[in-house]
Amino acid sequence: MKNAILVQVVDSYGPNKFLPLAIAYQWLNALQDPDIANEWQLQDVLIEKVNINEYVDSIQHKPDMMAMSCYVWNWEYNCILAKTLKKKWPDCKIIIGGPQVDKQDENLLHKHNYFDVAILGENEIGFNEVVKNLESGQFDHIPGISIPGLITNQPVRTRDLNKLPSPILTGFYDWILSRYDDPDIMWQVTYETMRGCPYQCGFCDIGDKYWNKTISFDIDRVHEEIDWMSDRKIEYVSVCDSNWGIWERDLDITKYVIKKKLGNGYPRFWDVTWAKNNTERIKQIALADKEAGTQLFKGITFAVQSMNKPTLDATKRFNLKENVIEGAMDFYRQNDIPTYSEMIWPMPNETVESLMDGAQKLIDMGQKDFLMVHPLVLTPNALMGQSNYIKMNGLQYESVPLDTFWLNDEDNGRVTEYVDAVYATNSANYEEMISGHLHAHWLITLYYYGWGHVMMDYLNKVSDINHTQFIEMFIQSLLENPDTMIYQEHIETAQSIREVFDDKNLWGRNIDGIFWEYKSATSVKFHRDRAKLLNEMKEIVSNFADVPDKVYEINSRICADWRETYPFTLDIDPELCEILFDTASDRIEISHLDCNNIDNESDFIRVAYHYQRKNRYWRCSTQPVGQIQLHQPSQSDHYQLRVVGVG
Ligand code: B12
Ligand code: SF4
Repeated sequence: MKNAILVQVVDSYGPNKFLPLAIAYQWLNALQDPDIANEWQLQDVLIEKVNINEYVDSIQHKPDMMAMSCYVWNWEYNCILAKTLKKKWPDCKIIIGGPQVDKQDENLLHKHNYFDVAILGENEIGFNEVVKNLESGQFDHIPGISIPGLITNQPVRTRDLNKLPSPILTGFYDWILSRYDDPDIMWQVTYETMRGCPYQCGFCDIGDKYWNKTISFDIDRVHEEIDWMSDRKIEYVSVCDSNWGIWERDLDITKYVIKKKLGNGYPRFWDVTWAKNNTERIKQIALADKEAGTQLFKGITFAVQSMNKPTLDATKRFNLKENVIEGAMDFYRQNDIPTYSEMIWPMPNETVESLMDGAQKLIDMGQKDFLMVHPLVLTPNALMGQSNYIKMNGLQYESVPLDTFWLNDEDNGRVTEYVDAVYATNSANYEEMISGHLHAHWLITLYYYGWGHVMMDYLNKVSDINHTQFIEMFIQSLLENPDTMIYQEHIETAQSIREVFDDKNLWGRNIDGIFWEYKSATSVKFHRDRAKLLNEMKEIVSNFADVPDKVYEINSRICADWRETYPFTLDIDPELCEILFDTASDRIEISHLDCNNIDNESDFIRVAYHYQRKNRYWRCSTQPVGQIQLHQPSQSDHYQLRVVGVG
């Protein structure tokens, strides 16, 4: 028998380990062919980024094939592993596949000559053929293959997904689980109920026409697989479907998952990418989860990416109409279901001003919970990764470390992965790119991590200073106060982002040995010196706006703090209370259901500024407890329970 090693590795995130979906499909499908099943046996499956030299040294028997699944998060690791393996076992054939394999680059394998053949697209059929022809090395008749100097016809889609054996139902995953004897591992399942996406967003691999047709797995199979996840107590399911809620059956599947979770508590989280068009079904799905109290979802995403029409045109992105988004956000707020929005910066035709206008639109539409602004990266198979697109839109990019946060010191000896990140476009130069990231930094840190949330809403109501104007003036004012911690945060954040592009440093800031995402890092610093922060906020904001002391105080006290004992009450002027909380009361109670359970800073900052940052953990609830004259407080002032996931 010949020996095969399968490789699909990821960075480790604490106790989480990922079951390897793509490579399992390829292998199990190949084994359906008796010629392959009779000739090949599995020597190992590598799912973690272990030390490469030690791993290769530990291989006792000659491997005949190594099949590697390549994503942006493991490409460099795979290259080094392949090179190292080839040194020890030069005859071992190395096959690669996955989204990071460039479908157009005929020279790919010239550049990476330790790989023998690359398989493009999903192409389970191509993998079979390659394995069967491995000895002869004759691959040029197989569609969707890249060998040095040649790319054969484009791969065909896999039409009948049900013919692919399930890694779950065949016992393949059980076998992997059985190899790890550690009860603390939190297994994560990467899972598909369908493939493809009808949209064509330019920044996304799945926007390629190749993926436009959607194809589903049978529902009975899906149910059986969910049964397995529940029985095996899977914590976290990362659903790969591109548009959860696009089909009627997504509601049924959700109800099935809810039923299972109500049964034995698992799976705990069902992490999805929401559909862009069907707001009604998504509401039903979210409500089903809410009513069952299962908290399967992190929240509902409005991943608009940009609110600027010329940018949307250039990226072929379709967004819902603004009034539809507004109505939907209102619905979720009323039902106390958190929402979050995503934007990308710097995109073609976007400027710092249009980015901030877009963010303001989202806030005006009701986005009070969370906003993320991701850096624009180019991947080889997305429209934006193509040279004519890059040229046409003036994109300038640099290969920089992948923005993987939350790595700790132990991970520093690891292989750094790289991605092409855009630092200038037809509408923003390098300095403007930095400025856009800093504007986003302050908007999100102050509004969505809470440090200025109450005062920004207050000013928006009582003056003509809206949230993004506040940020503009805040930045100007902090630059005039160089002796403050706030100024220091600004400078360090700017410096760190520059060093990513200029020196290929890792994204994020190292605090106590962990690389924190920038907003989280600033929040940790602010949390550690709340009294100083309060004084500095007054100093900086008073330069451009009149904010009563009480508003500063409430803003500060409403930001959850593990050292505080909840609940407590504060006196307040009823008029101010009405402005802030829509209720004219002379006393408010501030509370937080979870914080009293935390007894150390390390746990608190992890939850508040990392795992639960998207679910407004920072925010205490407020309740009028004095003379109540008007409306009841909004339910949405209550935060969500703690969840643990990849963040
Ligand atoms: C799940 C997922 C994640 C998870 C990762 C979970 C995990 N570690 O496994 C999370 C949420 C962490 C994630 C994060 C990111 N992701 Co992501 N993610 C996906 C997603 C939704 C599914 C991937 C998947 O497993 N699909 C199911 C498998 C079966 O399909 P597949 O991957 O396409 O594999 C098929 C073929 O490619 C082929 N194949 C794969 N491997 C091999 C190997 C061989 C030998 C062969 C023959 C064939 C083959 O066969 C498979 C079919 O059988 C895809 C989008 C999508 N819908 O596919 C994006 C995607 C993979 N992510 C992408 C990106 C860019 C990111 C981020 C960089 C985003 C960001 N800017 O923050 C981060 C990076 C995270 C990090 N720093 O490590 C890009 C990747 C592009 C690339 N070149 O790798 C994708 C394609 C989405 C996109 N926008 O274009 N992601
Ligand atoms: S970003 Fe989402 S909607 Fe757009 S093409 Fe990719 S998967 Fe489809």
